[in-house]
Amino acid sequence: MEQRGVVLIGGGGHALVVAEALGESAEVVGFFDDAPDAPLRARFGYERLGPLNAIPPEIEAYFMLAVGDLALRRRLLAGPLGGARTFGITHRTASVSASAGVGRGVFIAPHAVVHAFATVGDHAIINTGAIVEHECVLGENVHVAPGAVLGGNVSVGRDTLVGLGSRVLPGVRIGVGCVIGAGAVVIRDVPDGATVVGVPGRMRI
Ligand code: JB2
Repeated sequence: MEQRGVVLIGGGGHALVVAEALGESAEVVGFFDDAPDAPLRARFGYERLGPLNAIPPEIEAYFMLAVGDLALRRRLLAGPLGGARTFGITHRTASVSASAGVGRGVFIAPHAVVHAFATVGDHAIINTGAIVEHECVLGENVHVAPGAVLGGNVSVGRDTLVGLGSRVLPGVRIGVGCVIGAGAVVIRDVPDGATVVGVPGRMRI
């Protein structure tokens, strides 16, 4: 397999998971993070290239977003990473349908499933063991957290977090910039910017 150098953006917990999933498919050439003692350095020994505000405006290397905070990811994409080349990862234990469409810079974690004719927007995170059923449509920079399940034909707007272990019933439409709390069961559509918690899911004002 061709080896490529990748710069990770972030050096915290999510970066550990991304770095491990990269495995042998790419070489990590270093990372940017504000913390000099970020876990990625301590645990993997990768070189910290500088704080996040030192990312060069026209970074030449392939980058992979490796922070979890969706607002921070969005700011970085709107700023220094705007025109840069990005690297995506599908872990070897993930199952991605041949008919699914997966955008640029997407991270598909171990044991995640992306089923038939689903589409996943650029820079989304399909985290450990998450299930994205048939024909779901996920926008850019969506995070489907570990163990979350989206039934068939669910749509999720950009910059939305679908929290740990939550469930979304088939056909439900979730807006832009929403937060679905851990363990929630979402049974009806969710407007832009809403937070939904509980079983059945209720909007929190
Ligand atoms: O504005 C900021 C910021 N600026 C720099 N907000 C946040 N949240 N983080 C910022 N950072 C840098 O990102 C920090 O210096 C820190 O090193 C890194 C975030 O690391 P942390 O381990 O706190 O979180 P993470 O983003 O790597 O992982 C989160 O998201 C994952 C998806 C955690 O909640 C994980 O548990 C989760 N799996």
